[in-house]
Amino acid sequence: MSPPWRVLVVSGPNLQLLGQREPALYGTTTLAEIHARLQRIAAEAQTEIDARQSNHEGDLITWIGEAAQHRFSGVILNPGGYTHTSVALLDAIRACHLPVVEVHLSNPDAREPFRRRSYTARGCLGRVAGFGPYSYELALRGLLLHLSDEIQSGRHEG
Ligand code: CA2
Repeated sequence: MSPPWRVLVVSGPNLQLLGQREPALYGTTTLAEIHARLQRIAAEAQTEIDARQSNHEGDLITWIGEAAQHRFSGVILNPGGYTHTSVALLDAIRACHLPVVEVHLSNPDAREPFRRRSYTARGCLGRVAGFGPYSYELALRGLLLHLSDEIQSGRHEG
């Protein structure tokens, strides 16, 4: 896989509420606005974005599991609460053999102790947390730099 890249952006449970509830915690930017911003960055970088949200663990697992066969080059994932609970999602991340970047709006390490454990991060290339909606943007930029490096060093498959 070489440019133009295809990047799958997946957000998990309750993130459809962004901008409508709990603005003190998660800000006032909606998920649609985050996706629009990613589309603009992607358009400048020969990249196609497919952005999705689901409240169902199985959807996230299926989308990530099928990402390679749908010719995605990488995945940006905010697993929401499943970050801290889902071995099944970790298994899907590991099995997809694509670079996955974990994203959080908040900084889970600065919150309740149970949020300090991320199952999903163990399968990820990297993690961006605490920058609000900019976390998604930084993750996309990091993933694209990583993919370019892979191509230049001849490590990229396809
Ligand atoms: O900071 C993040 O992005 C989180 O993934 C958000 C999750 C939380 O469980 C993680 O620890 C950190 C919660 C997503 C819930 O999203 C809402 C958005 C607006 C209003 C209510 C919930």
